[in-house]
Amino acid sequence: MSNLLLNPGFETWSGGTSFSLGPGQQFTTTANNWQSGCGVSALDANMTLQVSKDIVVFDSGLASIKNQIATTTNPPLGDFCQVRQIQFPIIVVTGNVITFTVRVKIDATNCGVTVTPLVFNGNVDSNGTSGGIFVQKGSQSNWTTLSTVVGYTGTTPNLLRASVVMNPQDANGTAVVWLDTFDFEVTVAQPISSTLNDSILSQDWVSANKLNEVTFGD
Ligand SMILES: [Ca+2]
Repeated sequence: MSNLLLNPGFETWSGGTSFSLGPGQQFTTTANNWQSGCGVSALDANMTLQVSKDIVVFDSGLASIKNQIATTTNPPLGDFCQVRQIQFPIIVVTGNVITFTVRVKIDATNCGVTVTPLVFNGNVDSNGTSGGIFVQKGSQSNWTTLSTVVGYTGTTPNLLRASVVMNPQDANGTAVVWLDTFDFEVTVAQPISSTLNDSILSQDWVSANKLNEVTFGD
């Protein structure tokens, strides 16, 4: 397996190194190949997100992505900020297993926060067998590995997406989440022709060939 992500360690920031995302703002490109969003609806009008390249606090290389979430009123359930990468050289098919790990450091002194790595797309994400972490207000963690493993069982090929969702938990607070050293890999868990019907078989072969190129090509 090999890492499918581009700029997985948040080292490259060609478009700037600091971004302010307002309430309800849609996704904005931050670090190269990465997008950040601060909510997707009016429900998220009670928080803002400051995204920046951090060259002091990082896990690998020379930088990380720092996400500072500020809340006003108590965030409703479902409110979240997100970091995501949505362009991949392959699609996922039935039987593929996606392994997604990230390194995270959290300062929840002024606001608790839940951080969860997700795959697939926004509304049907899966956090797989494990992955999330909830840090209570008043506590702080060192760099920690979050990992999720998802076996794709959909009957049609799907686009891949790697995202980390950050849900603040308290009103009038600030939560800081550093992320670094992402790894997103896909393996074929079983003979792919055994669980596919003819209608998607051709797409499957295309995906399998691309996966093989990615997996073994280098
Ligand atoms: Ca890094």
